[in-house]
Amino acid sequence: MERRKFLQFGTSILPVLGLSSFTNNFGNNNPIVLSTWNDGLETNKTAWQILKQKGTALDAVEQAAITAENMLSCCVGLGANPDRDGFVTLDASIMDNKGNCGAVAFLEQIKHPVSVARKLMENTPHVFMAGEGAQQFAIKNGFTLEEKKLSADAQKAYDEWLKKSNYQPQVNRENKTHQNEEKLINGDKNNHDTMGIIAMDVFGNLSGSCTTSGQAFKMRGRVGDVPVIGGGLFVDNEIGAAVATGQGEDIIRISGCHTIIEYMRQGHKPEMACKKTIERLVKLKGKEYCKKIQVCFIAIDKKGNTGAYSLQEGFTYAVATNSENNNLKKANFLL
Ligand code: SD4
Repeated sequence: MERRKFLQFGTSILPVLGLSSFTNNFGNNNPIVLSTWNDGLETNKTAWQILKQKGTALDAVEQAAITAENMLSCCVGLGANPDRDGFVTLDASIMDNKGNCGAVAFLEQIKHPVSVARKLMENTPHVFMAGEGAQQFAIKNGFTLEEKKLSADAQKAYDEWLKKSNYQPQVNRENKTHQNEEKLINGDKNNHDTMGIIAMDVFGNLSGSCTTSGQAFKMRGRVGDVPVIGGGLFVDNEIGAAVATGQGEDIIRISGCHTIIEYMRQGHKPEMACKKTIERLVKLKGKEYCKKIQVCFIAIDKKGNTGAYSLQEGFTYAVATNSENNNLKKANFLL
């Protein structure tokens, strides 16, 4: 069959076969990448380099998360704040356009948990590994075991925290754009700990990644939403992608990112889907409880619409598209 006719025939029968979401559109889509917080401007740059060269969304979100894990200012990765016993423990997840996913939790001394999550996704029948087993898997797959040592900033914050040793959930906010907010425990450092990235590539495929050191000074062994697929991250290539930051326990409680995808499936745009998901938490836990925590989401739908919403003021995110050249935006908020 002549190539042009084959292409026409090929694309016209795809919806009939229910295959439209699993096949690319031959590279005609406008790429998009969204990342959480101000540091998302940096992670977006990494992702954009890959997306504009027709790389996959999966490669883009992994490399962007690696950028975050390498950045000391970012509050994720081995330079970030430790748990209450003084150890940095990392959670990360990744998900592609075919429902493949991988996650690691309570991982110590490994610099790039997002890549361990990807290895797990691609090279094993499992989707989730934790602690010592995850560390052994990483070492077996060529990751280096790093020294158990806090960064200078983390050591300072931990010494300060030890004076009271009192763990309290934080209202995560972007310090740099909200100078007047309450004094933060880390002084000049931001009090958030997670980088989430979602992207669409030129083939119209979606992927997402999320990486974190978890809430600062958490109990040893505590795991948040980030490695919980459907909680801190979810991708459905027919509908959209969403990623979260904020109080992990409360994101898990409402299956945050999966709920957003379901609202988008019902026809809501990304911002409204994020808002309705946050409203569900407020309905469940009440306003008084919710005033003490933060929950933030970003989302992309299959049509390329983007949006975000947070429980409280102070959430920023970065958007890069062909027309929006890596803009930092403030999310609308509920309370
Ligand atoms: C967690 N969601 O471990 C993460 C923390 C976070 O900004 O996003 N902080 O609960």
